[in-house]
Amino acid sequence: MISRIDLRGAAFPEGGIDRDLLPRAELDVEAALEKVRPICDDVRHRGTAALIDYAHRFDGVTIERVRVPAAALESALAGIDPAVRAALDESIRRARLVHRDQRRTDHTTQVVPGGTVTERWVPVERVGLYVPGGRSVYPSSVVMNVVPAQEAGVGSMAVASPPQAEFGGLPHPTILAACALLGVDEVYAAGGAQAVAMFAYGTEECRPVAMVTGPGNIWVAAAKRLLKGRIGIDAEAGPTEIAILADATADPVHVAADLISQAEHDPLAASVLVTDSEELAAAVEKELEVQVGATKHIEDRIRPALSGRQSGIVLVDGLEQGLAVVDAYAAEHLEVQTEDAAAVAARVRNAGAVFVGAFAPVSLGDYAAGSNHVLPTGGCACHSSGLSVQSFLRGIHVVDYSREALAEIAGHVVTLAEAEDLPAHGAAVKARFDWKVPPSK
Ligand code: HSO
Ligand code: ZN
Repeated sequence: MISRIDLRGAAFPEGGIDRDLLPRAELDVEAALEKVRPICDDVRHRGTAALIDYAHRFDGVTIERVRVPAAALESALAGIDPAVRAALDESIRRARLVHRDQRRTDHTTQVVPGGTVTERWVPVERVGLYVPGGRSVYPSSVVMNVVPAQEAGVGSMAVASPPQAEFGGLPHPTILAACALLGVDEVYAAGGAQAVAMFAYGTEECRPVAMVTGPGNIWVAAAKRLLKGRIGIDAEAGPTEIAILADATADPVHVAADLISQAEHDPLAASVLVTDSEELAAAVEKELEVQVGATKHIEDRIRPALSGRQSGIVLVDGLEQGLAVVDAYAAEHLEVQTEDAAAVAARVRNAGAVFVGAFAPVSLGDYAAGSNHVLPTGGCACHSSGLSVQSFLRGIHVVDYSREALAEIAGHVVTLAEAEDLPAHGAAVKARFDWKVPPSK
């Protein structure tokens, strides 16, 4: 069911191994751009009327307004299964603990006497969160997006999620309940590219936002790419990935269960095992066959995900090569199930999140570790981080210099301005000193 890639004996160049040797799905967001452009333009010009039309066309529902009434949020919260509510409460509590610690304090550097630069951290004023509907109804993703924004101090938040025919044109009730639990009262029944356009341009019902975050399908990713610049975005989320770096000490039952867990998201999800143990590889292959039979989403997602070219078991010569492979792969989630797992995990350079040892499966992080589950996919972990308080903050440099402090550096500023053939830049300094350059001390 899962293919093998044997890198044993292969040369491992110093600059890292070639990513193309490793399994990975490709998502052609570029091709979707032309399809979403007219939709975004339409929402820009016709606002709510366009959203109502798209709800009819894409979601098969007739709605009269896009904003979800407060009463619907209240009744969703009242109707939520108490066990789900308790689990969400604990997930929120843990996420808050971790994200609160990510807050940043302003810092002032005295460059010279009388000359300071302060970095002032200011939250984004208003954020729109997209929450998918359909196959993936994830209240946990509401938690993972809303908590860091709230802890960053974002003042205004709106959520959009597709209208569902079976719920009378409202988003899924568990999504509504999660919003209510988190104190988010501005929710819209809008999905796909049109929801992102609603956030970016604003409509009669929805004030425009400065930033849009949250997972979504290819249309959502394309709309984010299209509107980026006008709005800030988090990453363009691709299909979920799990990589596991394991040696002979790993338990094949755990390894197989964890590979299957993320394959459950999507037929394009990637499950990659990197190991130097032929025995483990064989035992995991066997175990996959056994466990897959007992899963719910076997034919539509798990089997195609595990047998797709994005998944595989990569055989390596040893731990050093294993680390080189996982660094080159830069997985969204990386589990380290080796001897001395913490020490091995500390050497990992590229991963969205690292899960250490036998008792930290990715599912724990998906729901209730306290960590964030919105993480860079598609190899983006080599340059980006997951969602955090920092994602919602901007650092503003505040420059405060006295006359004396400016005088001291004026000569160098004028010199650099002249070197760049921008004499008016230098003049702006000279104007403050009777058009002369004060002698540098
Ligand atoms: N593993 C997904 C998040 C998720 N899992 C939501 C379950 N629900 C991407 O990190
Ligand atoms: Zn998951």
